[in-house]
Amino acid sequence: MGNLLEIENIISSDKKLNKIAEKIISKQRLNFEDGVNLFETEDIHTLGKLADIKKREVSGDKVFFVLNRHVNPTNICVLSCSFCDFAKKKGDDDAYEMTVEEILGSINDEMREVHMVGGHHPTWKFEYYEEIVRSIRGKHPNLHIKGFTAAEIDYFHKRWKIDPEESLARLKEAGLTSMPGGGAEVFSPRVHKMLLPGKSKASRWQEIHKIAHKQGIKSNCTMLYGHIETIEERVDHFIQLRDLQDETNGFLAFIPLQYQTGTTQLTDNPATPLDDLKMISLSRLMLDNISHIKSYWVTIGEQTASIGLNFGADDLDGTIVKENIMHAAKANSPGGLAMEKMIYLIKEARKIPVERDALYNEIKVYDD
Ligand code: V47
Repeated sequence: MGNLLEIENIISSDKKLNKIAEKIISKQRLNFEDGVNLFETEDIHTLGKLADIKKREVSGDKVFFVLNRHVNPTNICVLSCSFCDFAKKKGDDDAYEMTVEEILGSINDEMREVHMVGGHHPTWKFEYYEEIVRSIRGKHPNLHIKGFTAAEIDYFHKRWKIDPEESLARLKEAGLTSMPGGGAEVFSPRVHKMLLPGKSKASRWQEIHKIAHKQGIKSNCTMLYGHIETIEERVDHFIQLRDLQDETNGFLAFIPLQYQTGTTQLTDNPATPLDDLKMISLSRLMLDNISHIKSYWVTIGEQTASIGLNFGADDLDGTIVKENIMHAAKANSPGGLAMEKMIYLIKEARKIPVERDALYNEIKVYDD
């Protein structure tokens, strides 16, 4: 096996990393201990190289992006998650509620995907959400609608007694095509208890994604990192997602979400670019059954996101137009990116930009 590592030119001075590299090259699955050791390595170059090898097995030199828009119909939320600056209470100066017309007015035919998530509104009926989805579908028959986190779907049950089987079937019938990965945060019960009073448990997030997958609704998954979670809790989160994907094969992409300190200030040590690159690499190496890993420019910035494309990520997410959740927490990135900028960031990483739709169907390859 030593020879194989030599051929691939991936001999590291970190002995533990060499052992893991052997497993990766011979396509063995990594375990919990491997994950912890990968987080602890100081050899970021070899780690990135290994992740890039795995990325190339899935998507070659291609990196995907989507022309999309984020729509957050309301920021009014009954919850008070301690990491969130987006949620407001009814009556707050900056609380807002969008009408169907306002939502429709923010979408145009050039977009391929609308990404829609919002606060857990105290009084909006489930039927209003159905109406939003149906109206978007009516006006834009070819647009993918990726909407509603598992936390929102659970809230429809808690608030209106509509169980996830029914709400997802009704939303699908109205035009929903896929679900975003938000609301997972970190599965650790310790973290959940400290950060998310009242939010559904990790097991419920997983159950709802299982139901969606059973109904043919593909979804994404996430981890919110860089706050109070431990390395072990991150690795455990990866393994739980991987187990679920073994069962359903319904996840399209994983998005590592760097916690933005904003005014919530859960940590004095926010994630550094090095942490971000490690998270992207680990995502690729631990989640061996999830095809796409995003380098999410909104939370880690354009430069690190571009570098992340050589550390295992194969997706730069989308143009977004106006991001609200991370920017409520004072994210440094722009609110949206022009398509030309996305193509530039991908080419800078020496990869081939590919415009995709929400389900990773290729629309245009920019290989000139
Ligand atoms: O679940 C809230 C996070 C998520 C903060 O599926 C924060 O394609 C950082 O899930 N700092 C929603 N994060 C966003 C999300 C997402 C984003 C992009 C693409 C996709 C996808 C999904 O935002 C929440 C929570 O984890 N969040 N506050 C904060 N201060």
